[in-house]
Amino acid sequence: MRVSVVTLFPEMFTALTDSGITRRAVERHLLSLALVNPRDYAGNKHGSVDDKPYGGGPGMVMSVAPLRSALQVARLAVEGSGKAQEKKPKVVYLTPQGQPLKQPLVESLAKEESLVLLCGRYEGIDERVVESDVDLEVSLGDYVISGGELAAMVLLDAIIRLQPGALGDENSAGQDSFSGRGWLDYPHFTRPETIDGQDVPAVLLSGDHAAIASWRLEQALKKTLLKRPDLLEPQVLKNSGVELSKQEIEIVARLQADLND
Ligand code: 9WO
Repeated sequence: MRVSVVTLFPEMFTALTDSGITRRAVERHLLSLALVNPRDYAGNKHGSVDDKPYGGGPGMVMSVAPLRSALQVARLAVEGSGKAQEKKPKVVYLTPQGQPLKQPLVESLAKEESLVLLCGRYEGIDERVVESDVDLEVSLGDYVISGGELAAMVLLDAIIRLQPGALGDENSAGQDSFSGRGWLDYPHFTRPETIDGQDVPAVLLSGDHAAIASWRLEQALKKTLLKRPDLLEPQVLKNSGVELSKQEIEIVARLQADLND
């Protein structure tokens, strides 16, 4: 996959390229990352990329011209060599005004052959760029941070770990919360068996794989019911196309009865 990021702070992306799974994926060319700085395309002599907001008010707004030039370079950078029936890269703007990021949107973006991520700073970007140059606005949640970069890195990390071969174990991406059935994760334990008077649940030492699978499902449903009951609302399940299995229905009914005790 080929990704370009338009950002005034390209050095921030070393957080992705210098460590861990994301570093390995870039080294193995599972993902190419081009960083394009609008500062380099500020046509005026002072190299300014922002200006005062029309209508007044605090702060500054990122200007159209340097952003358009940077976006053009960013699109070219993710163009393949084939050029034939190539899809145009989606331009994604990270903003609190965007569509909330959920695992299904990550999965769909991870399938694109190329993407351009646009990071805003200051009070935001000139709305004409949003109108004419942006295909999709994405939000991580209802809070404001100093710029789109950290949000773009979160989105990129989520995308990278879904690239084939990015995780050592081909299966692990399908095992965690949200990739599978959408329940929260079950609890994990490792050695030693006992520490500070705390024991590993006996079932995990039993070697009974069916019993372990049932226990994990029950723990996942229990945690979901306690911490994120919204994920088990009938309307939410229906919207995400999830149907509870017989075993899940029985476990949820029992847990709900337990909660009422
Ligand atoms: C800052 C500000 C200051 C005074 C008055 C109004 C203001 N609005 C903003 C603002 O929204 N700044 C944004 C900073 C502009 C776009 C990039 N920035 C950003 C992206 N902050 N938070 C995000 C973000 C992105 C994705 N998911 C969650 C948050």
